[in-house]
Amino acid sequence: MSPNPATPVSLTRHLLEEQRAGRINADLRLLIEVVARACKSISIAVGKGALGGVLGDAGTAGEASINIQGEAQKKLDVLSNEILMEANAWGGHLAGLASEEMDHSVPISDAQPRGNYLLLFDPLDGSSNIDVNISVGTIFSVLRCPDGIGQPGDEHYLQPGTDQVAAGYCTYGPSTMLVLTIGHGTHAFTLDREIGSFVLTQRGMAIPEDTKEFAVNMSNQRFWEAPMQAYVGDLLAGKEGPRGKDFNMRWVASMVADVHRILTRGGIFSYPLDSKCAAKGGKLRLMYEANPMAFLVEQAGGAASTGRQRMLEVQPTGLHQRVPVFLGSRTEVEAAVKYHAEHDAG
Ligand code: AHM
Ligand code: MG
Repeated sequence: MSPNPATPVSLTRHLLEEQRAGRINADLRLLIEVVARACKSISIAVGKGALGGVLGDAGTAGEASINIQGEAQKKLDVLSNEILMEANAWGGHLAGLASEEMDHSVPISDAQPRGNYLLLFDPLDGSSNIDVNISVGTIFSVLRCPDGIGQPGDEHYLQPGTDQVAAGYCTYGPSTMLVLTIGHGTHAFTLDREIGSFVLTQRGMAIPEDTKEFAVNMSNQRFWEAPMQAYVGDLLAGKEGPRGKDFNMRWVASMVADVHRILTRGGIFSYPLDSKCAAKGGKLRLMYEANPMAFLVEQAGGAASTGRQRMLEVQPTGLHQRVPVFLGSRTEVEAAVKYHAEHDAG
């Protein structure tokens, strides 16, 4: 008996089919299933909102809990991190984990079965939106543990984005969606809350090559570098300017939500270098945010750059390294890169 083509394809079935097609092994398939299960738990916690007592800042007695990034943690940041850590500690597919919320990576202990993969994640991206009921998300990236390394340290995670074997995000919005790539296209799954399973709802997402929509935090305009000022200036000039068309703007301030919109209908997302974040290298994190999103976007036919280099080719120097980010519709990312190249060439 062959499966009815009209039957919805669950994430489990999709991954099994990928395994049978030789595109993924059983360990990576099960690892992704564990991450997806953790995302379901986070989705439930996010969905409860004030009723679950999960809103507001983490920490006690008026003292905020500060993470390695120097940012105040929300209760849901901490909870989401715990859910992902707990779910992945005993699966046997990982050699170690690293999180945006933790100072250092954590190797899987000797007492547990250990696998060959490294998992990196931003447990709850867009935390500033938690308390105002706007979409937030989880972003993750999977790397191979270098051969012969039993107890990986931070240095073993410093691999360029081209080495990622899987990446994805889960967006907790009006519906909960998991968007995933294992290097063979980018596919979207919607959580069917009644049956508790992710169902394939878009196979092979394709970002339109051209766009008339950009996403950037305009309040930082005066702090940007000259090429970014020039690029956005020309977007704002619209039909009468050198770009010859009017642009629309969107900024959710949850990267997951902004990138999801761009994967769905095109656009360019940018968090450029500005004088406030220049000393840190940028605002967004290479390993937890930029690289997984760049992998998903490239697999959907888009492009991702720092403005001066293809994102996936950046050689990381630190686990929590930050980078400027431009990603989305190919032609528009190339346009932004050209402004930087022309500026740098004087
Ligand atoms: P977070 O991981 O602490 O939530 O920070 C990352 C978020 C991104 O989701 C979003 O694109 C950006 O920070 C918003 O920054 P801003 O508030 O400066 O607009
Ligand atoms: Mg984040």
